[in-house]
Amino acid sequence: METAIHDLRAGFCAIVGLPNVGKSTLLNRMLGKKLVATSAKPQTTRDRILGVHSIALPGQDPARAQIAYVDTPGAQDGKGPLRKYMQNAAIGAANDADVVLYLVDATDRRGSRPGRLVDEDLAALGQATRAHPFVVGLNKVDRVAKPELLPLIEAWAGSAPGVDVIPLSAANGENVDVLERAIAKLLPVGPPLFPDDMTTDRSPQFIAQEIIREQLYHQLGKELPYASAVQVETWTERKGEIAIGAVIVVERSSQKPIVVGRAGSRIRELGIAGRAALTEAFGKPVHLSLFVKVLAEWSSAESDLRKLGYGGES
Ligand SMILES: Nc1nc2c(ncn2[C@@H]2O[C@H](COP(=O)(O)OP(=O)(O)OP(=O)(O)O)[C@@H](O)[C@H]2O)c(=O)[nH]1
Ligand SMILES: [Mg+2]
Repeated sequence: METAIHDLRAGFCAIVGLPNVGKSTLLNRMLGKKLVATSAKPQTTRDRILGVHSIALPGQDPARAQIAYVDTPGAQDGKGPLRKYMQNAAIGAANDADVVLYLVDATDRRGSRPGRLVDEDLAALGQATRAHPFVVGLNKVDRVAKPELLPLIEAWAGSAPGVDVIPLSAANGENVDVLERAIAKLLPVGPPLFPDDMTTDRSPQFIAQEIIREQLYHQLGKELPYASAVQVETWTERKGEIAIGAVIVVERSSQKPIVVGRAGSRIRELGIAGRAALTEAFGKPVHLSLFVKVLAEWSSAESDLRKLGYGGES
């Protein structure tokens, strides 16, 4: 049967893997803009986030694909309501997907062990991955010598019959188009799932929170980003500019002075960097006012988690 004129390859692709392998960097790269927070610290992503990307499939029928990527929190062991929420977000996304992209850090020794897919702490995610067609992406090849890469590709090629193993660099874009075509190949043919101009299901406010939260990972010490959340409280658009009022929520009163810094120096720096990143992301001038608030032990209280946006659909 010939494909209908409006048909294309369309479906959901969950991006899963260990923390810090570059899942969010890859999603931003594919969409060509900053949608989600990335950082050198593991467990940056807390929630599943949708990013829709349409690509051409030259010489194929259908000749177009609409891939609905779902970025997920890095798979990890851990306790407490926030960790649980993060784990469920990743497993849920993999379960709901048409295709799973299992992303591996090719510079990490753990990346050389496909067995990791079935390790105990990752068992549920491994199972969800294997229940679907999946593609393995070996990321960060910009930092791996070619001879070291070949055994890695071979090892992962053995993880399932016929599985595509694509070396790539989310940082410089190398091979990302090849990866996307390998994913598209596995999607069902049908009508588009989303309108052409839609890139995410998240509000601009949510994206702003992610962008501000990313600055916490960049500028605060080791522990504090994990004890923090960001909430946009006011949003005013006027004369082509956006004025944003946001609160940085911490867990303990002892954490507040650290975020504020000596004579307000830290929060000023956060504001400057946040404003620059927001201005770039939204393509118009942004004014940002930041405040710090203590919400005692928010990450262990289900009701506070929901208040901060971690809850609901996942
Ligand atoms: N050299 C290099 N670094 C990369 C590449 N992709 C991502 N990174 C870096 O790896 C770190 C982690 O990137 P993220 O995109 O936040 O990783 P993630 O998998 O989303 O992490 P979680 O959300 O914590 O699970 C950041 O410092 C990125 O700059 C790559 O292709 N090459
Ligand atoms: Mg991430």
